[in-house]
Amino acid sequence: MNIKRWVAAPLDMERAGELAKSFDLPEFLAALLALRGFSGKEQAHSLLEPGTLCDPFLMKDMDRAVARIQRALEDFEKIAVYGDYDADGVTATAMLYTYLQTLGADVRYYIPQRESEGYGMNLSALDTLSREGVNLIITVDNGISAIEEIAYANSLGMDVVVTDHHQPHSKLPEACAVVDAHQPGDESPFKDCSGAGVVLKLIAAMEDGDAQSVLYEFADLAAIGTVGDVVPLLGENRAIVRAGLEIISQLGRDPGLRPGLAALMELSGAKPTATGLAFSVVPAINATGRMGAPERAVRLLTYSDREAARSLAAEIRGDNDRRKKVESEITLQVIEKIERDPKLKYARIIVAEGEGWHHGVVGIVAARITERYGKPSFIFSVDGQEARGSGRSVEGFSLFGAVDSCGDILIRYGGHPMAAGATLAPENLPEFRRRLNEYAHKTCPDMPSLTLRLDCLLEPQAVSAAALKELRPLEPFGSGNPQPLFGIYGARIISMRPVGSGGSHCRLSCEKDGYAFDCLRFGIKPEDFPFPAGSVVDMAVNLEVDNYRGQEKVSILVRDVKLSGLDQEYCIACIRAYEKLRRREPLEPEEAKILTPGRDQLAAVYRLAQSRGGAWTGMEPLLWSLKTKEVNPGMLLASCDILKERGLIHYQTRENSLQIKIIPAAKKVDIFASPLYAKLNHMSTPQGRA
Ligand SMILES: [Mn+2]
Repeated sequence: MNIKRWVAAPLDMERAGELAKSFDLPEFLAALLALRGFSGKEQAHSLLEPGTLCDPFLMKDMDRAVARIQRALEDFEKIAVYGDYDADGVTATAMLYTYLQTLGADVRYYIPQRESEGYGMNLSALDTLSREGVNLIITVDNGISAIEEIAYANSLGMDVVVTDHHQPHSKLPEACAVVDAHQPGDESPFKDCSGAGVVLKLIAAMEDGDAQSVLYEFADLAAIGTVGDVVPLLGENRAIVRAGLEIISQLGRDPGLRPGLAALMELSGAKPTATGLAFSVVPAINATGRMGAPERAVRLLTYSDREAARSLAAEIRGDNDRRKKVESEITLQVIEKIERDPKLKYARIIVAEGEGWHHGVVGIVAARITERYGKPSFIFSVDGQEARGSGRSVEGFSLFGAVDSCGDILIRYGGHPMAAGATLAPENLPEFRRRLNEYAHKTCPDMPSLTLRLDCLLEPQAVSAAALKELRPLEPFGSGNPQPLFGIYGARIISMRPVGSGGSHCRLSCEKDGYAFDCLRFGIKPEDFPFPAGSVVDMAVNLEVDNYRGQEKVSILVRDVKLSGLDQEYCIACIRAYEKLRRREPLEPEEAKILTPGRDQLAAVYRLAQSRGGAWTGMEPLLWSLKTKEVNPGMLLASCDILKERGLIHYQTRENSLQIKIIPAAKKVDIFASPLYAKLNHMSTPQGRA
C-alpha cells in the first residue's frame, strides 16, 4: 500500500502564458517557477542568473580571522586545520589546507574519528596538537559550540579561529575570531552556506575579497561540501555549485587538476551534476568517516600524484561498497524484526535495536525504514554498556521533542525535528520505546504520513524534449530546488519487460487516452512490480532528455506508482484505524465501522484468497479487485484477521504486500462467531464504547 500523501498543484497553462509574458521567459519554465512560489520577477531571476558570492568581509570577524592567519603566516607559526569527517568537513579541510600550503604555511590538518572521538573538538585531540607545537587552530565546519574545548586550547597556549555554519548557542567561544553567519551582528545577506562555503569565503577574504578567482580555484570542492550537507541550492550556493560543476566537468582533461577527485569521479562513473555528486562522490567521502579513517578522504582530495590518487580512490570506493553492504544487511535485519513483531510494526514510532550493528550506518537505515513504513523510526546499535541510535521523522512530528521528553533516561541526545540521535543504557531501551510512543500518542493522536510533492500533473503527449530544455536554467537541482517531479495520472499499463544488466529494471509500456508511451522503473524487476498489466495507475516521474543515436529523446523515469482512483486520504485513515486496533487502543465508533466487514465483504476476501493461491501481492491490486464490494485497506486486513481466527485462511503481511491462502480442508464454520468480529461490531456502536 502506498502510504504517502500525493500532493500536486494543477498546471494552469493560461496563467503560465501570462507569467511567461511578464517575465519574458519560456512558458513551461515560467509555469514551473510560479508553481514553486517564485512569483516576482526578481525572485525568478535570482534563481535563473549565475550569481556570485557577496563581499566576504560582510561576515562578522572575517577581518580578525584574516589578520590572525596572516600573522601566523608571517611568523611561520604552526597551523592546524580542524575539520570534520563528513563530505562538508572533509572538503572544507582540503580547501583550506591546500590554500595555506600554496602560501608556504607550516600547516597540518586534523579530522576526528567518527567512532572513537565523534563530531567536533575534543580535549585529547587538543593535547595532541599542542604537543606537536601547533600555535593556531582554524576550525572548519565545527567549533561554534566548542566553548570548553576552545578555552582549553587557549590554556595550552594555542589560538583558535572558528569558521562554522552551525547555529551558535547563547554563549560564543572565546576565540580570536568567530566566523559564522548565524551569530548576532553578522551582516552577510546569505546565511545558508555549508562549512566548505564559509571556507571559500575565508579564502576569498585572504585574497582581498576576490571571490571570482577563488571560485575558479576551489569551487569543485566547495560544491561537494554544499551538496553533501544538503543546504538549500539557492542564492550563493547555486553560484558555488554551478562554478564547481564547471570545474568538475573539466577533470580528467587536465591531468594536473585535482587528480584524487578525478579518479573518484571516474571510478564511480558519476555525471558532473549536483545529483551525480550527491549519489557518488558524497557517499564515498562520507563512507571513509563511517567505516574508519576519514583523513584518507582529505589526503585523496589534496594529492598531486595521479598514481597514488588512483589507488587511494579505489580504496575509498571499497569503503563505500562495504558501507552499502553493511547498511543493506542491517536494513534487512530490521525489516525482519518489524515483520515478526506486530508491536513494532503497528507502533506509532518504530524503535529497533541490534547487538553489534555498525553504528556508522544506523542513521541511513532509519531513513530507509521511515521511507518504507511511512512513520518515524529509531535504530540502535547495542555495544556493551551503551546503545547508540539515530532516528528519522516524517514532516509534522518533532522527533527531537519526543526524544527530549525521555531526557532523564538518556546519557546523551540531540537533534532537530526531522532527525535525532540518542545514547542510553541498553536496559533502558524498552522504556525508551514505550515513552517515545506514549509521547506520540499524547501529542499527535493522528500521526502524519509521508508526503510526495509533485510540481504538477502532465499529459504524456505534452512531454517533449523542446519543452524540457526550457527547464535547463533551473539546474543545478538539489535541496530547496529539486528536480521537477511530474504526475502522469490515469495511465493504463499495457505490458512490462525487463531491461538492463540481469533484467533488474523494468520498462513499462503505457497508454492514456489512446496515446502510447514507455516509462522506465529502475531497480525493480517486472516480476516484482506490484501492479499487473491492465492496471490503471498514477505515476510520479522525472523527465530527462537523452541523446540517442544523434536523436534527442525524452526518458520518463518512474519514481513512485499508486493505483489510480483510490482516495489516498481515506486509505491512510483506514490503515491508521487498523493499526490502532492492533495496538489494542479503543477505537472511535466511526473507526470501528470503517474496519468492520459485512457478509459480502468477508466472502469477497475469501474468494480472493482462493483466486490468489498464496502469491505475495501488493495491497493496491487486491483492493482494486475488491472495489465493487467497497473494501478498504483496513477492512481487508481486519477481514483477513477474522477469517484466520475462524481457521479459514492463512495470511501474512510483508511490508506493503499480502499473501493469503485458503485452508482447503476447513470445516463449515460460522464466520460471525469470530470474537474479533464481535469486538469490532461492539465498538461500532456508540453505547458499545461507553
Ligand atoms: Mn557542515
